[in-house]
Amino acid sequence: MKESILFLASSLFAVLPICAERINLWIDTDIGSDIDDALAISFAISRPEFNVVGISVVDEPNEKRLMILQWLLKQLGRDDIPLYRGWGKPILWGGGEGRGDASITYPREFEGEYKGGVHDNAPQGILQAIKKYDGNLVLLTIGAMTNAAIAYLSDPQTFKRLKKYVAMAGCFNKPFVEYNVSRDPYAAEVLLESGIKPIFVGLDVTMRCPLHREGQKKIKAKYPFLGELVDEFLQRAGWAGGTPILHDPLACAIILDESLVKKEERNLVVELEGGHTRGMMCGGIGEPNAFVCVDVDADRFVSLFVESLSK
Ligand SMILES: [Ca+2]
Repeated sequence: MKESILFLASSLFAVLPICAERINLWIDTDIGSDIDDALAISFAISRPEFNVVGISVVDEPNEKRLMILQWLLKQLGRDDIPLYRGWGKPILWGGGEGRGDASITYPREFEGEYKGGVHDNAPQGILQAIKKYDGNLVLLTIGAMTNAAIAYLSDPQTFKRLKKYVAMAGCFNKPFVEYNVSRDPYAAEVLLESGIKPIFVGLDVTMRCPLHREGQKKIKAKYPFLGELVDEFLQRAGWAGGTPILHDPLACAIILDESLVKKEERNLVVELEGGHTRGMMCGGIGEPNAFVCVDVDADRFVSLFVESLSK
């Protein structure tokens, strides 16, 4: 009897991590340009710890991005997740946005009805989700920060109830204008002034996380459509046989396990005027207003990523 009780207790402990409270996650993406958005979303869906409650798109062309998103989620068997149209333009047009390439590099068609529904107004969707989950929501942005900034400006009190805000954005170890900030520098500045203290996963750490060929093969064996998407992206980018960088997946993974990175609190400002430096986040004077990732256990992260999408 004693043995059976002990066995039962140990069995319960064994399943506890699965039963632990799941992380309510909202993803805001510019899927369709680099391949890493599709990989980040697939990773999030593969992890039982995440409850993905909504996904929104940002940046033009919004409808094409939504089309790819519907296609991807259908392939992943998660076309129940509600989707939202977002903002296609920056909150304040400065004329210098678009330094990077916002073209669609892996177009996909989706036909039929999307079960989760496609809704308007991503910022309102984010705010409603914060209320619905009583603040127990993590927001992950892996594109321009426009939707997040508009959500904050629309209802600062509700936005501040977010449990955590993580953004793949910035470059902090050298003077460089990172793409997601460059697409909407004012949005980044708004969020820095919001008091929410974003956690920035920037190029300093993400560039150290390429998806090696062996990992690509393992993922393709489990999810052929994802492997083909990676191959197609690399081909179009002229990097056939190369290794995509796991920028957005790392930002997603640190929500699961913050020990994958080392963070520092910093005061940051965004250059809003410079001819060549517009959109650069750099050190400011004053109290810390953000967290910056300065180091990463790249091997552990890439292993976690590959394992999640191949087993
Ligand atoms: Ca992205």
